Amino acid sequence: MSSNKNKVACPMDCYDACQGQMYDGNIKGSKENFVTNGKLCVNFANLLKEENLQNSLFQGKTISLDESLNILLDKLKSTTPAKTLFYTGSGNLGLMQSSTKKFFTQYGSTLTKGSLCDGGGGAGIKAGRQNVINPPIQKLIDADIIIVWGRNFSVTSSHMYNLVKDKTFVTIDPICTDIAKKSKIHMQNNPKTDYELALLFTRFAHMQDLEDRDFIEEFGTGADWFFDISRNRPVVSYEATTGVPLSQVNDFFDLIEGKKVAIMLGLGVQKYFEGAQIMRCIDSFAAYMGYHKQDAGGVWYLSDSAYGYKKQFEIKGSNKKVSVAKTDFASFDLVFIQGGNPAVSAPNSAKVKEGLKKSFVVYFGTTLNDTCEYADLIIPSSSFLSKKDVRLSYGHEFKAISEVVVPKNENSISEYELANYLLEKFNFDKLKDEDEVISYYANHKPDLKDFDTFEFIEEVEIEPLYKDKTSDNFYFITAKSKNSLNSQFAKDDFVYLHSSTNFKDNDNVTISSKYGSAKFIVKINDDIKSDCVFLFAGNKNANYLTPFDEDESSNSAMYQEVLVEIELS
Ligand SMILES: Nc1nc2c(c(=O)[nH]1)N[C@H]1C(S)=C(S)[C@@H](COP(=O)(O)OP(=O)(O)OC[C@H]3O[C@@H](n4cnc5c(=O)[nH]c(N)nc54)[C@H](O)[C@@H]3O)O[C@H]1N2
Ligand SMILES: Nc1nc2c(c(=O)[nH]1)N[C@H]1C(S)=C(S)[C@@H](COP(=O)(O)OP(=O)(O)OC[C@H]3O[C@@H](n4cnc5c(=O)[nH]c(N)nc54)[C@H](O)[C@@H]3O)O[C@H]1N2
Ligand code: SF4
Ligand SMILES: [Mo]
Repeated sequence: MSSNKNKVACPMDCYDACQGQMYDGNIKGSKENFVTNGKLCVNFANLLKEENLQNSLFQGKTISLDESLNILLDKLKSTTPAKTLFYTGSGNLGLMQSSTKKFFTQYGSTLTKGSLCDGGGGAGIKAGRQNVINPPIQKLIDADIIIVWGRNFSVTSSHMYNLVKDKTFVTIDPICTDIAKKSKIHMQNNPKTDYELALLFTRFAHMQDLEDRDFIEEFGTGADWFFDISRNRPVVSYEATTGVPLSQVNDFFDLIEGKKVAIMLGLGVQKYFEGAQIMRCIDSFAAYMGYHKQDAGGVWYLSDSAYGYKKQFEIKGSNKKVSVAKTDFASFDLVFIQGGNPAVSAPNSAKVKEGLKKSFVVYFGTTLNDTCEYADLIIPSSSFLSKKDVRLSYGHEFKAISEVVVPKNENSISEYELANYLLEKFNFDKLKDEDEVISYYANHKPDLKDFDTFEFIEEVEIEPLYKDKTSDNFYFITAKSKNSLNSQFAKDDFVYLHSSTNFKDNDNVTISSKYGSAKFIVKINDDIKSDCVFLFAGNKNANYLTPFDEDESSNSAMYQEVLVEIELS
């Protein structure tokens, strides 16, 4: 079947990494891919309907691809390399996206470090067990109970969810999500209290003799210290701070005792300054229970999908790196943005836009997005249907392959082609052969070596948000929507509030934080916790309110480290 060249990998930033196949001009989900299982989602359909950029643009005027490449080249030649910034988003997660980084590294651009996504949580898991690797999906299927913790499981990884939808669920989330409604227990905790819950659970586990002594003895270091942290406050005190009744914790332990437990962790727990510590507390609780090394169950997060692969475009460089969470675009003479939409997705839109205005911005992408408004030069990237690629998944172990199923728009250029073009013009070595790279990624089986030691978190220093919470301010929650993929296809710019806030549908409000303010129209929804403000990620104005700053340990964004006020406007 592969000789038909009909494979299409969904390129979007999503746990599921679906495999599609083109038949008679239609793309269907592949039945051979275990997770895709014959279905694609509404966002894939949206992607096929997208109006792709047809031409290059320079200061608003249509120009040819060659002209746009010449302008880029002239700019690169006349700018001090360190005064240029190479900035990539995650609009396409195919492995070929990183080909351009080879050029920009060699050229001497400033690069970014950290993440707008999973960085803090990843750092927390790494600190305990060296690598962020998910167990094989079969262990999820074999689990009895699935704890969905800070993850919108049935929405953000709908295919993985489909494999286990008949299991017993527990959800820990301030929002009454779809999966919370299907759960036996929903702990609607206060935002940024998940480490306290993890410590409380650890205390309960100890009281009920449920810890896995064999695991702790064989793999654990620092378990006693970790347990001590959980002991240094009265059990009842947790109820008020976390918002979770102890009776619910009792029910939870009745449910999980003796069961094979899987924990599906998501971004929600770690969008804070101490996101890494919070995650490490949860992972330490899981280790205390021995969940990591059972024949079924385990802990899933956004894994390091490239773990065990050799980077095919890697080049060593001593490039300067700036934190992606607080990129000062204004400090660069030339900004090259590929596959991202920082004008909407990056923290603090006011700062981002102000910076973009002051620099020469090159946008290399597939669509005319919000960031293009600030771009001097726009170069169309070829559609995913016209590029060879391989997709790894951060949710599970299955890969998806992309072949060229539609001839490319001749006015567009792929990442691989652009990289080679620039490398050649600067007399740098060209990239490895495209087919060789693809075949390496498609055929290599990474050795996912499990950890030998688990280092429990031994000290916790976290400033809770509830300390500064008053009856006049709100927690600020942003999470993914079923009908959009980050800022792609996003049309919902409402703010969602609980009815007890006394606001009404269609009220015009101004929401402000110490970082900025913006106007929104209210929708009342009682799935939202009464002291929370909820917006979908991709809301055009959400990031006017978020901190232009990084977390404590991974140069990553911390979108929820903020309290907000609401006023009728
Ligand atoms: N349909 C769709 N799917 C997607 C995406 C999309 O935009 N749309 N985006 C993709 C990307 S880039 C990513 S990174 C993943 C992310 O997918 P998820 O890991 O599911 O992340 P989020 O949707 O950001 O947030 C998850 C949940 O955390 C909850 N939450 C917020 N704060 C807290 C807290 O303090 N504690 C707890 N316990 N919960 C909290 C939110 O209410 C939300 O339900 O999804 C991917 N999949
Ligand atoms: N407040 C708040 N902000 C958030 C989040 C949140 O939960 N709350 N979530 C964060 C997370 S998890 C993430 S991952 C980021 C995502 O933020 P970004 O990485 O900026 O992703 P998008 O905003 O979806 O923009 C992706 C762009 O990629 C372009 N694109 C698509 N395909 C291709 C291609 O093949 N080639 C090229 N060159 N371009 C392409 C599209 O034009 C699209 O506009 O947002 C973060 N921002
Ligand atoms: S579920 Fe995710 S990977 Fe699958 S088709 Fe939809 S966006 Fe793509
Ligand atoms: Mo993400």
